[in-house]
Amino acid sequence: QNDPNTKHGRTSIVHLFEWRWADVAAECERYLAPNGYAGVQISPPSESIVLTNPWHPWWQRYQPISYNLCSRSGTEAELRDMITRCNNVGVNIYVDAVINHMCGAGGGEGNHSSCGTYFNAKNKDFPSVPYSSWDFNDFKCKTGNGEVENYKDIFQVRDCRLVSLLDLALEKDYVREKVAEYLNKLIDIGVAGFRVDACKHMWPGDLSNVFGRLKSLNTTWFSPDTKPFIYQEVIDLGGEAIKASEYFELGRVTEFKYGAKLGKVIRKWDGEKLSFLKSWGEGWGFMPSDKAVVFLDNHDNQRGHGAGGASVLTFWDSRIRMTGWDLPTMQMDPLSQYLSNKTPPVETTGNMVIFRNVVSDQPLANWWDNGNSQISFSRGSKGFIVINNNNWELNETLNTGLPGGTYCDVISGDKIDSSCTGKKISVDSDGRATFHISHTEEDPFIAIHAESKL
Ligand code: QV4
Ligand code: CA
Repeated sequence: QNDPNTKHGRTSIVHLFEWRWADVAAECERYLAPNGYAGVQISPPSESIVLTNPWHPWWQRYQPISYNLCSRSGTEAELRDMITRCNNVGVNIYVDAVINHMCGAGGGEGNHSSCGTYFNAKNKDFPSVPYSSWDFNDFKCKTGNGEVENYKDIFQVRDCRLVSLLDLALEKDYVREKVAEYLNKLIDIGVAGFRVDACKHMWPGDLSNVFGRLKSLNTTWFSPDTKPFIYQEVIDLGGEAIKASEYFELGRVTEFKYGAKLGKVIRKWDGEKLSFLKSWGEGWGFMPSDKAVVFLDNHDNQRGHGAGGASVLTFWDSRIRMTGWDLPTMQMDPLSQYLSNKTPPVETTGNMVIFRNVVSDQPLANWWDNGNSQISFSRGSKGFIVINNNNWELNETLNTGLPGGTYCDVISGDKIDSSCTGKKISVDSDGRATFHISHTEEDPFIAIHAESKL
């Protein structure tokens, strides 16, 4: 279903890719709850294959061996503890659910899995679920090598193997029930919903059946009869046979066009300018707002595995994106190696997460632009932002829509008690204020809001 079940008027979620459960729990308490984050998308908690060539790559987590809840991020006990602690501070957990397939066909035989469970990929034998060769789609797939070869053929995309991953027969009642059992166990533990992986590769009818088997959320933290939030990964940039809209009635869908397009505007490619954002929204060709989950980039984009193209902004573009981690290396399971001996880096985006919560019920107002890439706008009378993406200074007196007073700019600093560690902006009784933003600043924007008033 479409409602993310967030609490306390919170509106943003963060993907803590490959974080260990113990670190996620601490992050919920230490940083996410105090900074108004609504939830966390966690990496797949199901038992996965363990690969050695290359060594323990991040993508092994997308090759399930069983639905046992022990993964590189931790044990089932650690997962339960994390979900409890995050829920207790009002931060929801959304699970990345890999249900289209098991491991790759070339995954071998043995106990090289995250809990040491035996499997045999060649015989399609996963005794810990259990699944056997009857539970896979190979008899339905019509391509020569059994893989998806042509994304214009909807039967291939759904019934053949995505990059050799053994494709589950979700038309079978037995498979549907095993998948639903897995998801229901997580619901009982307290998760708020699921990011469902690779939905393009599953028939909407099969998904509808599986989702129809899901329980209501755990009433320790959610009201009775609350359904899990469902957001489906379907990469639809246009030009393929399968459309995101086929999945709208089942839940929300990931909107990959959003980050791709915004990246172009901010990079000023194809003659794009920030001033064009005045009309930003569904009119730009995006799916309906109440069906979409939007984001700038995801784990695939950051690692060159995903759709969206070169325009998508990642942490590599820190100046223009203003968020993301300083990852040491990209290829080999970077975060878990890094985090295994370090405390997670603190992100600096929390202030804008709070901004979004403060203004969430307010309309776009007070738009100004210089006809180029300097813009400003308010969200009603609760928040105001100015951005300078041109190669010259911004010096303007602008209508903020805010009540008069002195405000703390939450980009250059923080409001701490009644003082401000960054720029102070004084808004006069008519709501006007003067802004200076040099094009050479690290973060060439200013944001003030009702709760940053001094
Ligand atoms: C390769 C070849 C195959 C060959 C096989 C032989 O591509 O043709 O048959 O070797 O062994 C990894 C490797 C991939 C390898 C495969 C099987 O990268 O080269 O096949 O394993 O061994 C992640 C990674 C994938 C990875 C996969 C499983 O991105 O590279 O594959 O995990 O470990 C489409 C889909 C979309 C998908 C996107 C990446 O429509 O749904 O591709 N996105 C999601 C996730 C993504 C994840 C998967 C789906 C699969 O966001 O992270 O793939 O669960 O657009
Ligand atoms: Ca499939």
